Amino acid sequence: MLKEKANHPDAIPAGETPTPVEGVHPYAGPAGGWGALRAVARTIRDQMGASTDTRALLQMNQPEGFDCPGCAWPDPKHTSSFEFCENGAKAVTWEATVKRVDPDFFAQHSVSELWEWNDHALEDAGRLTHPLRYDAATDHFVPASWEDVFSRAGTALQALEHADQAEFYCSGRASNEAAFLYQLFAREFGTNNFPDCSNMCHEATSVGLPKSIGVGKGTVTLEDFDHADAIFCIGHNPGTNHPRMLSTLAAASKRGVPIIVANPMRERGLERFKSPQHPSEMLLPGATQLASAYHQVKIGGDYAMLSGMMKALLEMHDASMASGGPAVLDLPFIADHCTGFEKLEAYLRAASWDWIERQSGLVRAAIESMAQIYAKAERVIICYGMGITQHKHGTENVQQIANLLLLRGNIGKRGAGICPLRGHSNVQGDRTVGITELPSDAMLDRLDAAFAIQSPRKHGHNAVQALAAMQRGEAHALISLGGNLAVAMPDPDACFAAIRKLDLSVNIVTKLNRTCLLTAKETLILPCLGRTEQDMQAAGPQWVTVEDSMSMVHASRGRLKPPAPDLKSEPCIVAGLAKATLPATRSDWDMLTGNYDRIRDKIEAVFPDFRDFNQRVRTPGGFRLTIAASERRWNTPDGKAHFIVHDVPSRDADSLLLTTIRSHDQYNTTIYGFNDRYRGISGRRDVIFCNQDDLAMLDLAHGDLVDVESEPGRVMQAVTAIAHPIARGSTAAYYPEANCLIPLDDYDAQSGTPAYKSIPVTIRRSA
Ligand SMILES: Nc1nc2c(c(=O)[nH]1)N[C@H]1C(S)=C(S)[C@@H](COP(=O)(O)OP(=O)(O)OC[C@H]3O[C@@H](n4cnc5c(=O)[nH]c(N)nc54)[C@H](O)[C@@H]3O)O[C@H]1N2
Ligand SMILES: Nc1nc2c(c(=O)[nH]1)N[C@H]1C(S)=C(S)[C@@H](COP(=O)(O)OP(=O)(O)OC[C@H]3O[C@@H](n4cnc5c(=O)[nH]c(N)nc54)[C@H](O)[C@@H]3O)O[C@H]1N2
Ligand SMILES: [Mo]
Repeated sequence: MLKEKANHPDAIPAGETPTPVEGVHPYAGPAGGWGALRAVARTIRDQMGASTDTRALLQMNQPEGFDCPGCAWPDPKHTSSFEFCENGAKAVTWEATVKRVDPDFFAQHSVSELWEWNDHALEDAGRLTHPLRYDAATDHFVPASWEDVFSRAGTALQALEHADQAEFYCSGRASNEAAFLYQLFAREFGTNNFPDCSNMCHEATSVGLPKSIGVGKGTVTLEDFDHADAIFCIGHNPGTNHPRMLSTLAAASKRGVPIIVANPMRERGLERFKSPQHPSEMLLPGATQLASAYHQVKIGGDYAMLSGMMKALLEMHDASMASGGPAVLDLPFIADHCTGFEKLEAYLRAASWDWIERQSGLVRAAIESMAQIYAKAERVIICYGMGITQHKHGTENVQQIANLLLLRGNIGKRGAGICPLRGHSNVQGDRTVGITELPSDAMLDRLDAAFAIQSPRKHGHNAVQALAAMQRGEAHALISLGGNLAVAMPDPDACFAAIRKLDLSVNIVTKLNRTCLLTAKETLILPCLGRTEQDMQAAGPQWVTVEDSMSMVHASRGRLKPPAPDLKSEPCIVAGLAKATLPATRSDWDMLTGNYDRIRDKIEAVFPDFRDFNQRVRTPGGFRLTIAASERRWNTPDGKAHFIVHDVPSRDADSLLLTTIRSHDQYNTTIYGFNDRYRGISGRRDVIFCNQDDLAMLDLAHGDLVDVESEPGRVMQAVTAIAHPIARGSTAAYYPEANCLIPLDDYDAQSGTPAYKSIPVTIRRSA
């Protein structure tokens, strides 16, 4: 049992290591710096060898270049001379690798053999070069013609009793053009089953924010960061997952803007930064300090922490009003724009500081100091990531952030707003152009009119529902436009078994991954071009469009030579599947894929926000989609912004929760390497980060081998416990290794987002 103790922000010693443990060496440097440059040099050497074509790196995020496939952080006007970061460079070099998995590779290695390879080795094998089908007789993938793979997929899809037996997964790298054609294909086929990576990621944002502010996206632009008076960073790790944000944070810090962090782990990328892009900074000692205050909230303690900040604001407001001072709350904004204030106020007045302290793990004074900084700032931006969304109450967390912002009118004015850090580079765009299991009738009406089809009105499956349908034997086919669904989802055993039962599994991917190896009756691998590569079609070279975290839509032009002559673009693969599946299709797929301008014209026809799409996207930097809430227009049923209150159940104060995190050397399920530089880990991933006092309480020591159990039978065995600066009652392990601890039915009831970040666990010494 763990004894409850609220911890002061600075109560945890940074990186104390009592005994040496292999591969664990606290990292003293800043984020970025020489370490980042060395890592880039290493990955270029490993992936691109002697024939290094670093032109790719120089075209990244250029007006005439391609959008970095790494993350969804926007580029300054998309016209900067050189916008590039270590992890963007890894994403690009891993795509531009000189390694190949060709038919010889598959002749050499059976699927059973490849299954034993780790996730790093599978993707490190290189780029896929040929369409493949699984031959069960020999247990090998064998090359096949495009015609053959399309026709096999089409035959299997046509053989289904009804279209809802197929699941159309979409990962977030797909371009707007590819995703739009994909949803057209599935809807013309007859289903809205669109499990997508958003379901595992920012679904709590997509579901929570429309109810609060009328739009499921962020309200800020990059320029807003230049005008903010305070920035809060809650539950995200920019040094690793959106490193270009560090330049923005560093600029704010240099202006004297307080940056307040709430994160159970001390993340170097939130503490200090040395920009590898500024030679002057690189040559000088020191680095830019980022966080002005760092609060190590307990895992899952954000709801209580945010409640505490709002309670403190109310108390400050009361005190100021009583002494004839100014209002702390933005009363005119609340009166003119919002509903639900009284309910929120009653909830906050009833919440006890004792409950807030115990649930958040932060002392009242720390929370009050956050509230004071919030109240003093005229313009506040709150940024958040998976530390907020991937919880059983992720949607409530998101709405609590909106509540806090609304209290002082911090939405819809310059320098203020809500900033969800999106994941994949085009995950937001994929949603915008129709990848959703919950389409509106209005959108479907416009789609039907644009293509003379009748799309189904019945809502479809999200990711958890799709896997559950496969598990129950109700879904028989899985098409994946990118991604590695089986590894990304909770409960790998259940997911692996579910996919192996299918009649058809189609993987449209650049690289081999574990999901491709889950063989169904018919298993196909359709290798596609990457974002960085030339895409030649009937009308000449084509380019695609993407939407970043801040709703900027812009062009992405691949310039590199494709890794093999036989690859097709994602739009062309989708079109090939559609033609083979829908012999009576009403859409002219060849016309659409011959010139992507025509796909964009159709996107414009279905989504009015894309007016003059082809023209506007040709201006450098592209254009911003309309976000009504940024202009204080609230697209809610009553036209108001809503304070929304929930009674989130209390966490058992004695329990230990596990959160799952990304290392610095991975892109989701793609493991680039085994180092996690900023957390001081090298050459391994089999660790669990623990608070020193928690370890002592469990009679364990730094370096002990432990088993981690979430419920009877769900055990992650023999991992090394590491004493780390992490909040009390909180532990962390790497994703996807820890996914075995999460049952498939442990998710946020409102959004369906798996509770990847609050897994109740017990830890014991390994036998
Ligand atoms: N290089 C690289 N870039 C990426 C990715 C990648 O894997 N590699 N993935 C992309 C994708 S798809 C996504 S969604 C984003 C993910 O970007 P992030 O949201 O930054 O992702 P995580 O690694 O899951 O980190 C979550 C952070 O939340 C903290 N945290 C965990 N639990 C809690 C909690 O209960 N409360 C609070 N306040 N904090 C908590 C963790 O300590 C960690 O710092 O990054 C994108 N960019
Ligand atoms: N425990 C735990 N689980 C998690 C998370 C967590 O924080 N903790 N995070 C969740 C989140 S936020 C997400 S977004 C999901 C990620 O889930 P996914 O999006 O399914 O996974 P990725 O690892 O990003 O997908 C990698 C694969 O995409 C393919 N690929 C790469 N580039 C391209 C391309 O340009 N086109 C195509 N067609 N394919 C390409 C490659 O073959 C590669 O193997 O995982 C989720 N799972
Ligand atoms: Mo994500």
